[in-house]
Amino acid sequence: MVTELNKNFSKSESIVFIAGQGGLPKGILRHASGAEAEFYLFGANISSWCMPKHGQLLFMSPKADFSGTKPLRGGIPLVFPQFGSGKLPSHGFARINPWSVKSTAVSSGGDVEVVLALSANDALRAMWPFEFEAQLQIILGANLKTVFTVKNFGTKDFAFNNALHTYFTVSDVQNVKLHGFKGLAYLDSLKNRAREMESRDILTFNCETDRIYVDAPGTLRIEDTGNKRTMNIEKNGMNDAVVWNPWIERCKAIGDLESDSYRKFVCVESCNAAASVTVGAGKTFSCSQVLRVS
Ligand code: TA6
Repeated sequence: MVTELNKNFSKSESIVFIAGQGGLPKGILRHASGAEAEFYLFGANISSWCMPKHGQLLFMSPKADFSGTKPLRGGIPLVFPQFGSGKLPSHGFARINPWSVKSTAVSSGGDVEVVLALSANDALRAMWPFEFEAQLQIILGANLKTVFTVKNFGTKDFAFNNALHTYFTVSDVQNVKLHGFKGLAYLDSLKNRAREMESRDILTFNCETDRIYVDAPGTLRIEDTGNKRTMNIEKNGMNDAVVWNPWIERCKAIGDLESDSYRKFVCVESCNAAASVTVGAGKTFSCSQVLRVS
């Protein structure tokens, strides 16, 4: 499979495919600036993003399961068509299915791009009876841009949730300050999605936190005072943002996390989770996220 992928889609040193952990096919993107990103076709998971001055920016659990049967614990799991629990597998089927490579390119400006796709098939139709194609475009340049689109090829409208469930690596969760959330309503997933209001200028972590912030601003910021790093999340076409850290007890209960993993990541997830998106027959939905580190 890797041989075929390289034959059809590699681009000299900029884009290559290898057998990753568990033998799962993995793509490697290399930008002239020295930036690198990796993605697994399984779940279209961006599992690594490294920048020359900052090193690794995404958290991947050392205990992540690469058997190809469970979602990878870390990177940027792709949540679609369902957020959380419900009729479908938790967070939907997109992150637990193999995606195909649709195209690869190096732009005239030097950005390195790959488009991955997941289309309806009999197994997915049995769970979710719609004719769709989801695409994830990954663009590596001075920052990391992802564009998520859903095409409705059927004759029926359909509705879905989506999220980029990004695990950001941090120096220590105690050093993290989140900006942009003041005055927002949020649904507290620890209180049966009770609706509350956020009064804090800056969010910090001192307990399990699992919230869907509704109608969050287009730019959110993660400040990590421990490594003097700022991560800007610029989202478009995704109304909400989930903030999640499992903290001590929940972390211990999650089998593919180490007991101290809660200290090493925060999830800030651009998403449409509080409400679903409806795509009419023959129509296309598109949303994007740009991650910019300084
Ligand atoms: O996005 C936050 C959340 O919904 C949390 O409730 C927690 O369950 C997290 O996702 C991880 O979910 P997972 O199914 O990957 O264990």
